[in-house]
Amino acid sequence: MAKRALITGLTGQDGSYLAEHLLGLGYEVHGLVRRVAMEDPQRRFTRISHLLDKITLHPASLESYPSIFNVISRNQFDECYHLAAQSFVAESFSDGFSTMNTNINGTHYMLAALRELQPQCRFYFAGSSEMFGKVREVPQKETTPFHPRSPYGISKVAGFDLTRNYREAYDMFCASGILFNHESPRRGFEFVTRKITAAVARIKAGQQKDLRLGNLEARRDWGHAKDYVRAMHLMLQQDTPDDFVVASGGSHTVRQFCELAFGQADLDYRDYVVQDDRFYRPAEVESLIGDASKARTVLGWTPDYDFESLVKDMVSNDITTIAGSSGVASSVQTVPS
Ligand code: G4F
Repeated sequence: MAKRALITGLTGQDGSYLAEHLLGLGYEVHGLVRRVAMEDPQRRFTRISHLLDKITLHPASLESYPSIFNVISRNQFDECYHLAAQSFVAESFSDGFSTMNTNINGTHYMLAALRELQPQCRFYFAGSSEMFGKVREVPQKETTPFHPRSPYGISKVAGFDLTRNYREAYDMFCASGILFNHESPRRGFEFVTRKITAAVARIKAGQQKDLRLGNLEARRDWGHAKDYVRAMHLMLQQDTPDDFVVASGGSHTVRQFCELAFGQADLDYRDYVVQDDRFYRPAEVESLIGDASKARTVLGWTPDYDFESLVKDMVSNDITTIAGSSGVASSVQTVPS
């Protein structure tokens, strides 16, 4: 019989790639989606429009325990991938309360409902390299202590601790992936990589004059989301639940990302990138680099993309899709309030 998986955050970058991956493996895929998304499918389901006839969507909110309980009480699941969250770090400084409520309570509600109704269902929690924050060792691995630097990072540490506590206290199969930055042509426009590649496409098409960014010296370990969702699935196929770092092992600055992305379009980033104080954060995570040896050895996980092929994929996609559009709405450079 086909395994049945429930994904929260199905409409996002990772959720859409994970759904494709699981469908390819013969899974029956279900997703929790907010009712507002169902009311506005053209805008909210852009990443999953090609999957809509193959998946089952359930309206529920991470802010409502009854709505989650309701879905889980009516359907049996073998695996649950909890990806939904307020995931934009800058926004978490603007509204720490909402970030904490959604990310911490949402994870707690999912775990509590599963414990009550389906304790045998395997649970994946989307942890983050933001949990390492002000890093205590280089590179970061599963044993590196956490020192989060934002409400978002704090909420992810809480979710990670909740997941481990359900594993230890209730003997449930609960695993966390500590995923470093992962990007793709489906990345949201507020994140720095997509902001850059979309700007490259619009500048090339004459629709935008410059690109305003914050800290160009921040270093990140960037990989491709398509590779990272495979690791999520592998974590739930193990004999025992555990936590895994998923990372490329490479580290580049935002400036280097700009250089490569603009270079892909035969442009020099120095002619277009303007540093703007509004995009700096009150507390920055200066540098991240992950050690994914455990995932490689235990899960047998290996990424297909490296930094260069990731940037190439994003730039070529944006040049094809954005340059052909009017570019009016997408050229607005939003600043966290
Ligand atoms: O692209 P970012 O906003 O991603 P960040 O903060 O590293 O977090 C992302 O990755 C985490 C790890 O997987 C996730 F947990 C999290 O949910 C999210 O997906 O920023 C990357 C870096 C930062 O240092 C930021 O200060 O880019 C710097 N940056 C410089 N200028 C900018 C900008 N970031 C954004 N978003 N916009 C700028 O204009």
